[in-house]
Amino acid sequence: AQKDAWPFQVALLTSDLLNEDPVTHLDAQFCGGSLIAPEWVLTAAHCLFQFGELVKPESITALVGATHLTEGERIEVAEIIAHEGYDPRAFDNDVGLLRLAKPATQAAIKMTESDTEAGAATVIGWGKMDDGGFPDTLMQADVELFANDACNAGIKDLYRRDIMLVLRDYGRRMRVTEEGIEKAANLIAETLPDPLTGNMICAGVPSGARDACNGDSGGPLFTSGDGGPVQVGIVSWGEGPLDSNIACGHENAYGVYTRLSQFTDWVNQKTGGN
Ligand code: 4AZ
Repeated sequence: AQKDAWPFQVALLTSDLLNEDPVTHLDAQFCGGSLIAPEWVLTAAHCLFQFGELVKPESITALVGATHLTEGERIEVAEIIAHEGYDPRAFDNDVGLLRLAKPATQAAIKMTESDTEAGAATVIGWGKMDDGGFPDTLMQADVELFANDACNAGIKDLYRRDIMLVLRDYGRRMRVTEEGIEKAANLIAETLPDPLTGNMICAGVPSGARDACNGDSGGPLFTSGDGGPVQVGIVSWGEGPLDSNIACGHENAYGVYTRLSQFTDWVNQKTGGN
């Protein structure tokens, strides 16, 4: 991303100094977030839990006004709120809020007022790159929104291919033909439920060349119109094949985001309309 292009972007840092590189002070970034009001940061609920428990406000510091992670201002967190319906198994209702101990001066991002299912969007963050490393400077990926049907189909196809990998292993010993394996995998895959709920929205590119990844979670997915950026999603989850250890950037397996239009009432309620 260009320096200072997205002033609403927040880095969530662990306050636990044991996790921080003593020289660069950079290793503490674990999630993203967005300023939606001077005192409120929107993020993913899954960024706020550790060992199944909501973390304490003292354990997170918000870094505002940074493009490079050595810049910006660190603000303490006064309150942590996760969605009551957050389901860590299905990643449903993956939304949360941080109330800052003092207001940030950076411009906030607008939350969407309607539902969107197509068009151009942008995701930003300090998450994992394709070489497996983590950047010190904010990265930006220009992506496209996809309907849930297309996204469900892509992720289910990935599961179908995973099932084939497993069956092929048995098939060798049981002398099952490749055709038989494929038939069995298709039958099993057809019984799988849709991985996406209506509280999710997908974005990416068909080739997988641009995507969010680990560490980008909680950060914003936004469209850009005449009135400036409008947030439509929160980086939430993604899938990769069984034989890959990376759940990002795979062909036809788009990144999955929290569908913000489903949560504007919840956010307004929790922030008192702020
Ligand atoms: C993660 O683990 C994660 N491809 C975030 C986003 C995506 C995948 C994984 C999207 O935080």
